[in-house]
Amino acid sequence: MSTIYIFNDSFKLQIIAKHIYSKKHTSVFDLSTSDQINPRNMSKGKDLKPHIGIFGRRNNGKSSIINYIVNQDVAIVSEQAGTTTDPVKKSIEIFGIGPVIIIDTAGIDDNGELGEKRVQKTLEVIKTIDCAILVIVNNEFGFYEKQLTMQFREYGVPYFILHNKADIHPVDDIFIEKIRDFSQATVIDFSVNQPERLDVLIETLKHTIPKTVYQKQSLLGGIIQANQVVLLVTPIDSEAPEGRMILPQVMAIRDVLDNDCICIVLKESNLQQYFNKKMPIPNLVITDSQAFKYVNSVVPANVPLTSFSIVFAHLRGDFQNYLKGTKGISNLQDDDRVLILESCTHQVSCEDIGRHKLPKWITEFTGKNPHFDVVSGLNQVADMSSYKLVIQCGGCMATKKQLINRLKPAAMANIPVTNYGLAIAYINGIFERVTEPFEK
Ligand SMILES: Nc1nc2c(ncn2[C@@H]2O[C@H](COP(=O)(O)OP(=O)(O)OP(=O)(O)O)[C@@H](O)[C@H]2O)c(=O)[nH]1
Ligand code: SF4
Ligand SMILES: [Mg+2]
Repeated sequence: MSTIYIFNDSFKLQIIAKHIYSKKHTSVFDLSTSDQINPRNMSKGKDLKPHIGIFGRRNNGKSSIINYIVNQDVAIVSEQAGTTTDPVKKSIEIFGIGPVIIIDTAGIDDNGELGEKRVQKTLEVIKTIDCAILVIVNNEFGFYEKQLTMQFREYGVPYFILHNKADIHPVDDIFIEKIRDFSQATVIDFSVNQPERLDVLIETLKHTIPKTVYQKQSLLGGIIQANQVVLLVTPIDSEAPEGRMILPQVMAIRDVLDNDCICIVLKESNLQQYFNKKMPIPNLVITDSQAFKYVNSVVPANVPLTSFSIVFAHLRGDFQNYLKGTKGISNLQDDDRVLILESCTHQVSCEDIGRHKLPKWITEFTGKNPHFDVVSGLNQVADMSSYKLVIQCGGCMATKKQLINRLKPAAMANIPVTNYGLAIAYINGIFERVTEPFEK
């Protein structure tokens, strides 16, 4: 068995590199970016908020529009074209929508060797957002705008067109007619020098961004009903963070309570005792996937069982594809390549499962010797075509859009896709049992 490690963080890379230095068949890639996700910094689930990207040519006023919305100078603005060079995320609150992440990007018409790299980064942002604002000026809608609208369509991103600098050149009706050959998106005439235009900007944003993106969706809605008992099995081992629960567990507890159900939380070491003592039989047991084997042996067969990772996959992942793709594990052969996707960086417990346990379990289960690559963060994988299987993590730090778009190349190439929880269940022969709660 061999493993490739890919990190977004150079410091972490140094630590892990020491750990894996002596391992055979191990490759390490550093994909450091300024735009990474760190769950330890995410006190309010920052990366789960709706993501709005601002695109357009250099100097069209993209950064000025962000400052206009927040009424503060948070983004650098200048009359020099090419001021914004990297995607910059700002966390803001929009009345009627709530907290969102707004992403300023470099101009799509940037040129030269560096400029092309910036454009590439700008295009990458499209795969991670829920809504886009295309900023144009001077009644101009040409090659760059068509390129952007094509990308929005390809990645299913709703957008509207904001004609900026209306104080210099207002939008022309004939021009709007011409745009209609390429796009049916709403067009608004706008100027950052006119404060009264804020309402129309916010209203258009509200109409464009899908409500499902910003309205809270229940993790367990449709699976549990009011007054039922849900038992959560949360191992507290050396991988558990000091003094707190991990995000999927906290979110599950909150969701059980939001559904007016009774939540029981215990360690797997108390599970047998729970059932021996004839405590209330739960209507659903949700466990950490890594404890599946043991929990499955203790929880009576008539009690529905699933895992945190599968619950998240059901709400946010490419669940139907995971269901179909999981059995692809059985088709693996020697030297086949398996891609493991972690959707954030720095999460020690997930590193262990993605980089060590899953490769080991799959190798033992199949009796074959596949090669495992791990990519963390939301970096796109340049070429998925050489993989025979893709395994996505629970994705608790990513939006549905980010997960679906990241897995899109695999879906298009008919590569089987699964996730951590479903893969572990399959290996343990309990795939049917743990997916049954979602069949209703
Ligand atoms: N008259 C007028 N000027 C504007 C308006 N919006 C932006 N500007 C000016 O246009 C120039 C460029 O604005 P930026 O916000 O830096 O433009 P950008 O699209 O972020 O540019 P890059 O970061 O270089 O891609 C600045 O001098 C702004 O003051 C507007 O509505 N009207
Ligand atoms: S499940 Fe994925 S997104 Fe969630 S902490 Fe683990 S690696 Fe990060
Ligand atoms: Mg800018």
